[in-house]
Amino acid sequence: MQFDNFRSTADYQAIDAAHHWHPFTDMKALNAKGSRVIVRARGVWLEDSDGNRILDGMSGLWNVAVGYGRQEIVDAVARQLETLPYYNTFFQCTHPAVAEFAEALCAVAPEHMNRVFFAGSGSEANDTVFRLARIYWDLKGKPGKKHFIARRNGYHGSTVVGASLGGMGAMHGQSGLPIEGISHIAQPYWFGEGRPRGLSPDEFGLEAARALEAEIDRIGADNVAAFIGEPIQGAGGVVIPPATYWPEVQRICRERDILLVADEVICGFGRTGNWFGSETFGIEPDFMSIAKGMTSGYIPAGGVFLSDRVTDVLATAGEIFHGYTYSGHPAACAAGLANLAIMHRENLVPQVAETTGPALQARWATLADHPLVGETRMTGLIGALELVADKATGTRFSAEADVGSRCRDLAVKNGLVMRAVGDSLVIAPPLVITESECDELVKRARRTLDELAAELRAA
Ligand code: PXG
Repeated sequence: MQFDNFRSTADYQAIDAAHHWHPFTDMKALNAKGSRVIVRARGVWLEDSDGNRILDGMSGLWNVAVGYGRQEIVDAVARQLETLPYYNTFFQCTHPAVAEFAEALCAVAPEHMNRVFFAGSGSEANDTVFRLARIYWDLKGKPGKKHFIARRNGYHGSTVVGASLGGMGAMHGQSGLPIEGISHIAQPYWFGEGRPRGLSPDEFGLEAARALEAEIDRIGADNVAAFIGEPIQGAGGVVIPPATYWPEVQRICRERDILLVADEVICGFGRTGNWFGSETFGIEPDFMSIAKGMTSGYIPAGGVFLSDRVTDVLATAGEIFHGYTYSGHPAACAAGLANLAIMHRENLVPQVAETTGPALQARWATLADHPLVGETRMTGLIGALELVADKATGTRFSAEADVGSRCRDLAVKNGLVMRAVGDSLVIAPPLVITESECDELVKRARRTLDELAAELRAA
């Protein structure tokens, strides 16, 4: 190892167990077996403290779009830290990095979005949307419009508002969430909820969208501020909605005067083959939350794009009492600018649409013939496969069998990071993945499925 202070794997596991409380982790179970220690990375490849090379099929946590080891981002951040490591954007101040990053972001945003508010994470972005949408309706003289409608199994972050907007039952159960004024409707999960009832994807897409109409009517349009959804639900299992879904959602929001919020934290910055998932699905939202790919994770950042319709109204408010110490942090903006420069120069977004996306999609689809696979799906470079107990009937494994987690663990042994969401195995590799790395990814996934099948037969 190259680090001066490098200690053994066992040492890192011991100090980690003694002092580090991990997010989303059963600490007792983790400490009984010890954390995996990731020490460095290049391109799409991670290296652990035992020297294993692992293909990162998840781009870190869906964020390292331009891949690891991009020296120009490192240099841009270093230069910024030398020049101006920090200044705030509160008291009528700005700085070159934040102004230039805002300009560069709005240049790739949809036409009708020309302002960006900066936050430190996706959770903070969604908390911002929640507040600004309510302020918008106050200013419009409709203070009753406070309610947010979101979706079961959506993920919008881990702050109180983020977790409440999210539709994760396990998160709600642990801390008395959601807060008041938020309700959840069905997700457009065809494989899980439409297919078993014999609906075509298009029929099911319309049905899922109309659940929004029913919920607005139940609450009363005069009480509803906004609907929020991820263009493709990420943490909920890469739920790619049927083509009929989003246009119908947009129609319903427009007819009933409900703000439409796209949470682009995962789908933004090229993941679906356009700059934003909203373009892929043909919608023009009023707000878009962003984070992750915005800086490829080199420095934390988040933000919210505001439509002209929204800023025209918010501009009449006087001061809006909302902001974060790290709104527009100079180092994050410098990282983001360098990240966008790479995306433009290397044509990453059109490449996902035209080359690498189709290449991985074609290879990923070959896994559909595997006896354990009930469906494969992928848009751009975000996809999933569904594990099933019986391919002919599509019958799922029992939850207790924990087959998804076992598959994920086998994948890591085979040098591939996939993420398990129940029995859906999901991938979202860095946008810089090459065709030969796509081959390698799918080869490792197939080997993993074969080993899982052998294990299940032996049991
Ligand atoms: N919106 C979406 C769509 C997300 O995916 C957030 C908001 C919150 O972002 P921050 O930066 O506050 O984490 C996310 C985050 C997983 C996983 O296991 C996914 C996320 C975070 C942690 C774990 O897939 N997404």
